[in-house]
Amino acid sequence: MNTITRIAALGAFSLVAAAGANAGIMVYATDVADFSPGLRKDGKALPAVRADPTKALGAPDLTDTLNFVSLGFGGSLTLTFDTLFTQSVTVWETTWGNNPAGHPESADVFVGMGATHDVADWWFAGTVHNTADGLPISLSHIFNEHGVDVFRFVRIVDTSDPSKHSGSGDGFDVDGVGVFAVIPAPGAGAMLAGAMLLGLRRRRS
Ligand SMILES: [Ca+2]
Ligand SMILES: [Ca+2]
Repeated sequence: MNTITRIAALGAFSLVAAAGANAGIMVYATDVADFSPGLRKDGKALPAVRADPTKALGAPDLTDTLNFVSLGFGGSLTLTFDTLFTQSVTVWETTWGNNPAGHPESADVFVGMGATHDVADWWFAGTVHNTADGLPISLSHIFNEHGVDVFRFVRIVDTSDPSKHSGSGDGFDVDGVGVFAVIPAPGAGAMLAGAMLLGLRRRRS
């Protein structure tokens, strides 16, 4: 391998390392891997109409209807998608026509990778608040710190403060979750071949 080709090849590899996985279109959760609801503040179980985790699947309804699943205080919801994902996670809550600041709810969001949610490795992505709904959570810090940028699962764990709610308070409400599908990219081998061709052409010119 001559010097120019070697430099071009090194450039291709550093490009792969720096860019990570390529992101495609936004897709929405398709299956519930686990739902472990918490209780209401008054210690009662969630009413069935607010405890259907399938209401978090698909595109968010974004309407003031029972389009969501409540997590219950400390409860968690784990979702999967038709595809592996990268780049960011967006969680939509529901404001239910009220002022969210009057009933602040929050949740920690984790992303996981593994054959099943039971054996997956998990990384903290960020915290969502119903006072700032629908903001994408970048996953780039996980790639920067752990070198992982392709994921299979999203887990949302309620962190709402019960002291700020009445007895019927039931934690964070999830309407929908969106992620960016991983685009099948040319393998490093193909990029290396392209870089070598580039090097040869430069050498001939
Ligand atoms: Ca709630
Ligand atoms: Ca929904």
